[in-house]
Amino acid sequence: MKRRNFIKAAGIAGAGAGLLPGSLNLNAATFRKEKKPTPICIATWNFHEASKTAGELLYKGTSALDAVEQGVRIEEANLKNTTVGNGGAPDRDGNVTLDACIMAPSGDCGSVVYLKEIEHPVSVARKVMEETPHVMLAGEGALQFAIQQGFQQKNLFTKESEKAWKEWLKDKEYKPIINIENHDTIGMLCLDDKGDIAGACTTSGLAYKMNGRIGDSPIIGAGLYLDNEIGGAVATGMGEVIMKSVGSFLIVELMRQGKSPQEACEIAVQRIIKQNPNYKDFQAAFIALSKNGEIGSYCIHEGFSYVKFQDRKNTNTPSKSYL
Ligand code: SD4
Repeated sequence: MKRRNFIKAAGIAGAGAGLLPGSLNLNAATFRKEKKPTPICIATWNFHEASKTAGELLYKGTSALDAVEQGVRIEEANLKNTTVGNGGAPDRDGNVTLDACIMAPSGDCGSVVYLKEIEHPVSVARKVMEETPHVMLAGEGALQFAIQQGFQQKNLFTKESEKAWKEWLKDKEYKPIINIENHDTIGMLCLDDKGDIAGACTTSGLAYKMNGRIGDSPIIGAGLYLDNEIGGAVATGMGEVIMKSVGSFLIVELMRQGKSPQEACEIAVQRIIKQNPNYKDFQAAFIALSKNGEIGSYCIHEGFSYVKFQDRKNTNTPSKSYL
């Protein structure tokens, strides 16, 4: 059964129950809605091709949801990016397993975890959102669903990743690298010309993770969250600490209470620092976009940056950091 019919059949449609996201938030949200934004796309790191692709689509009138999907697909297909999609680093047993999610302005979302052999997990996540009564599919079931939906299976383990993995096997030391070659997981938020926000996050997870490990990136609220009346947030870095803080949800809720995206990102990172005395050993970074186009970004270690496409051009901005 398709999701919409399922929701109707279950009699839990948000409008009827008065439960539409953000419907009780009259203060910050109402204020922020007054200013009509121009389209804008922001993404973690300097993924300029991805942000340009999404941004140009927004300027052509494409919806935020279509733009984020098309934008992050660029990195999923980029073989040089060893932390997303095809060419992503494997787990310690040599499995390339992908995690991704997508969230629509309606509050609908879809996610896949531990997905193998499919180059574009974000598009499978979108199908989960639109074609199933569920939010998240994992592993074998997610793969079966993807194949049913017409996605092609392919080997995502490149010669280069295999060589690097074999090198890693010599010492087998699990030590996630901070700011991997200045790129990493892609998280993206788009605001379209109707003022709607959508987001996506996609990754191969931390290199040489345990078989079966899932990070924050496909977890709604952790790696990505948005409320179309307030704004959105996405994360990159050590998934375990981002999950423990439910960081993206926290940022959106702080924005709802009137914090700027910058203040909200800083509070979320400070929460992680407080929860984790070993915070110097890992990176955690957030970017956030409010309904009126304001941006925030904060991380633990310097070296993280975000890219913004606005006024038809990309700008890469180094993030403020705690250390
Ligand atoms: C994860 N947050 O799987 C992702 C990976 C990442 O820097 O962003 N690495 O934990």
